[in-house]
Amino acid sequence: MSNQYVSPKIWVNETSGDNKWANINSPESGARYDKALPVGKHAFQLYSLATPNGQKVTILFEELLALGIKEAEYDAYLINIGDSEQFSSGFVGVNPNSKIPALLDKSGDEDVNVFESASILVHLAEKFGHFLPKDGAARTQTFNWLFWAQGSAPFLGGGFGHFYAYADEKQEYPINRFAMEAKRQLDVLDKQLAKNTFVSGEEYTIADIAIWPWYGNLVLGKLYDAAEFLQVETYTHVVRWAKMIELREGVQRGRIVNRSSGEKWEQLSERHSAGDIDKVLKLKP
Ligand SMILES: N[C@@H](CCC(=O)N[C@@H](CS)C(=O)NCC(=O)O)C(=O)O
Repeated sequence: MSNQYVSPKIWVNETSGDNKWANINSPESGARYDKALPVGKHAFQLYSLATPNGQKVTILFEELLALGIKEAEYDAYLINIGDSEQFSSGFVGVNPNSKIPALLDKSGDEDVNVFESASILVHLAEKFGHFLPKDGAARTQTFNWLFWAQGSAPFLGGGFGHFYAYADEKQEYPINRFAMEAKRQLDVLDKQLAKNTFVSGEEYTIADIAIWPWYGNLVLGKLYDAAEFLQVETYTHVVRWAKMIELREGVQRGRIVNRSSGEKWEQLSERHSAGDIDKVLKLKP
């Protein structure tokens, strides 16, 4: 094999590159500078960005609000990860892992910081009693698929997406490896959705909310510009499900929150009221 990497005895941080994310990487965790986070008037303060991991949480908030649950009102602040805002002392105080999404729940006697998107989904679903079956097999199935999403999506995002769409140069070995895995995961989902209306059964749950922003966006051609490469239209059951979920009001509203790219009608950097979303969606042609 040409250009083979020979690893030194001890790894040192000499990575550099032009790709989008090279400048934010470091082997050290923790705050890099002092800055408090803004705090709005609602009980829930979300610090996020509309990547698939961020969309999961804003979709759940908007689904809860669509049910008429006023207590689920939230302020959503944009964390620009390309500008290292996830390394402020304030953000690290809410999520020591410096990754969006991060939530501060101020609804109780004591503030609770919640991080990891799945933990946030479970926290809110349990608090409001929706989108997570209370017991039995349906609850276990929801957790099966929620944890499946958390374990699988890093191969799609950090693996396939990184090497196919973000890396400085296209390399055959990692793209082959992760395209294979992304397609295998789509096939798993496709078989599950051939037998069920929603991912974990006949009920719309936080498993759908966790999986749609990744695999739904992927098969709808909205992730990594990889629809043709991965032949996403062959996963017909995933496509059927993705289109059905996309039509939901909560999804239409949640997917644009903390989004700072794309069309004008899908960009809302901060959300403090329902009206903020209404104003942007009105621009849709
Ligand atoms: N397992 C985490 C993953 C979160 C994550 O990877 N967030 C990315 C954006 S999608 C991030 O904040 N990256 C910033 C960084 O790595 O510094 C979750 O589900 O919440």
